[in-house]
Amino acid sequence: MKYNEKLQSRIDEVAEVAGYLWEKGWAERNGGNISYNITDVVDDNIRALTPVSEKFPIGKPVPALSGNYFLVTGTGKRMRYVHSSPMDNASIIRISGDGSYYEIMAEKPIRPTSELPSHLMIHNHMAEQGRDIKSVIHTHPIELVAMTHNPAMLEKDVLGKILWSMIPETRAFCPKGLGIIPYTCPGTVELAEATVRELDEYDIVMWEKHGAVGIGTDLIEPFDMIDTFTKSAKIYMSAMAMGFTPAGMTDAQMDEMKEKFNL
Ligand code: 2HA
Ligand code: ZN
Repeated sequence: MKYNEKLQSRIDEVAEVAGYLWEKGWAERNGGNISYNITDVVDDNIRALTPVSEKFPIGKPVPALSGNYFLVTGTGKRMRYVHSSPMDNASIIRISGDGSYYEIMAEKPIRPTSELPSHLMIHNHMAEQGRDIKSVIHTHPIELVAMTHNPAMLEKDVLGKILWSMIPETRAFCPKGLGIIPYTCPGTVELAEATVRELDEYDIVMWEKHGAVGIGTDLIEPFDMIDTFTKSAKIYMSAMAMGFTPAGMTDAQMDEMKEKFNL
């Protein structure tokens, strides 16, 4: 199918980021998923399409997404193939007028990710808040997930503060920090509800022993934040591997940053 330039560039962005996820080793098998609100770039050609699927009920209705279109990676699909052939591994869905069901509109009847409840509830919540959030990304960054296996790092703001203190950039580019959600079964509404709450407070949220979730006005922005936190995690681990606990920037050094960059 031929898409207009703006829609094609969203598809290209998903393919680009999917490639990074695979290269970084964050996307074993079908690990991770992406959704992108494309309502603002959908044209009459897309609006004229007839659905290629039945109507699928949405567990918890999303009325703020009435009539919205999303590009969503498919359940069981691999990021390395989302990269090489995006529309064979993702589909365009449309939310019904009352937000209670979705239909697949293009190109193939590829069922969306198992984490669709989280994706849609996040988009719905951000739309209600009037925030310009278009993308949701979930991935399995090795070092960050490893750190959530340490109970001491699951206490509020402990891990986020350690990561902030590893390198000034992390505080500068992830100013709201890292939230933690205690282990919850993947794909559930409970996990989605907890994620929505944490994303009001933090830039990126970690699902304990599972992965990261980020949101943004585009897809590059949350990818970069997860990448930046991961950089900090690697610095922490490198220091530990050399036999010492890294000192970290002092509170005074971090406060200076906060002031200087207006964080
Ligand atoms: O897409 O990562 O959390 C597979 C997953 C589920
Ligand atoms: Zn996952």
